[in-house]
Amino acid sequence: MSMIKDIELDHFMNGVIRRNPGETEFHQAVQEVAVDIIPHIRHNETVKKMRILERMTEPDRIVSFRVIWEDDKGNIRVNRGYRVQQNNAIGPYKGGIRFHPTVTQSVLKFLAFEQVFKNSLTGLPLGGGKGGSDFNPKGKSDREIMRFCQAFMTELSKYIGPNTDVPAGDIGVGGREVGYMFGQYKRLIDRFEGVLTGKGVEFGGSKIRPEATGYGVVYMMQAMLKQKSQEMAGKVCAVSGSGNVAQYCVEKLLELGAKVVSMSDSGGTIYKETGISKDDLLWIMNLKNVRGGRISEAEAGIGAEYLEGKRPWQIECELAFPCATQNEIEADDAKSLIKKGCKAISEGANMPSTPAAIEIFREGKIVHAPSKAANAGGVAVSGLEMSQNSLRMSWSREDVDNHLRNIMADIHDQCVANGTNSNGDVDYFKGANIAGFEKVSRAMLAYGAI
Ligand code: NDP
Ligand code: 2IT
Repeated sequence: MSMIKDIELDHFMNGVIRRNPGETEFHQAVQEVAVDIIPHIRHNETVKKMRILERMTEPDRIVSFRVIWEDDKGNIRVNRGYRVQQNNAIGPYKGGIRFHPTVTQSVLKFLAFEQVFKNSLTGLPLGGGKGGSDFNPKGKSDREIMRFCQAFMTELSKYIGPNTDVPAGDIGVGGREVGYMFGQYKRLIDRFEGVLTGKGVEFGGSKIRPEATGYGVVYMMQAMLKQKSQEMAGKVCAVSGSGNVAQYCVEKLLELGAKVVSMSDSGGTIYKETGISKDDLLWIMNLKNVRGGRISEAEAGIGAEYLEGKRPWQIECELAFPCATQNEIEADDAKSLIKKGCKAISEGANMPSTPAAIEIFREGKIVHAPSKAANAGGVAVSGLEMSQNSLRMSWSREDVDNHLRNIMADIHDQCVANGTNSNGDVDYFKGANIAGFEKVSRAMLAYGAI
């Protein structure tokens, strides 16, 4: 990213902002890509004439629908559901479903846009999409979750299919919700087909899919450290979040001998100076996945310090792994991380760093993998789940993990190949943007003006 004024970039972004009023998260995600792509295509008249970047920022379609369900007290509840089908130039739309009260069209458009680049980087034939609802799963009974998932899928089923659009999980959507949605789809369509990924292994799910995003985030960090002739063992790591991605990120870090000193949820952060142990992690997994508890309970449960309302970015660490949500690292957090000794960041959450934070990391020469590269392991194993479903086969843990390792190593190498600056430093943001863009752009050019 250059601080020099770029008239073409300003003109492009003004158009995006005008066409998508008020959608600030979407503007942010597009801006982060455009800063690298506009200079990259400056002298490519074909790409410019064919309006490839403009077309990529316009979703193929967005469906939005009413979701009506009945709570345990017999009240009728109303939510809004969406699916953003962003781009299917290189494969069926693919991307998760998020259930969280902060879900808006803007949030899903930013996620769908990012997904196109991420899925391209995996090297698999996957287009990009995202869906979800403003439904809040917190405090809901299992039956209420089931009824909501069934109602949501009743409408969504009209727009998806194994060769059309293949949803998966995201915040608030894990194995249980995918099970309920898959069951409802199968009942409605009367076909057993791989329309969702993240399924249970009994009905077509892939081994390692639950672990894949978190493991991949760590494999990316490993590759970046290797580039600097360093290794993971002994490194002090700050992790945020305590959901699916954070849990398996911590599991892999512990396996590699790193010291993890924090996890968090939307209420606050737990800090354990001596390091979270494997038993502590199992305790947290049970708290979050079985009991539905708050991370504050870990103060008593595993003897950690609880920092109410705080994020983990004030803690001393060498490596940081944001694994909660968008914009969870702001400018002050970025400054604090650098002051406390952080040298590298691998993003598990989607777009966790604000533009100001990214700039501070860049100036501080922090090695920083963007989410579209670092968390691509999840969707990559989703792609492998689709392959296994098509083959009517199921691969071993070892096979899937080997594929995942190779895919993450390849994504790292694509970033290096496309993002190495003249001074030898790797700009992983630029590398991921350009490599992700190129494949989709070439496919779109091949199709002509459609
Ligand atoms: P989960 O629902 O399993 O966990 C989400 C975690 O993030 C929880 O600890 C939650 O805390 C916290 N969190 C959510 N929203 C907020 C918020 N607004 N402020 C503070 N904390 C928040 O989701 P995942 O682990 O699946 O997803 C985490 C991130 O990883 C998301 O950005 C997602 O898009 C991304 N991701 C997920 C993939 C996957 O395969 N699941 C793949 C690639 C990226 P609380 O319990 O208090 O809500
Ligand atoms: O953001 C993401 O990449 C995901 N939530 C996973 C998408 C998928 O289809 O597995």
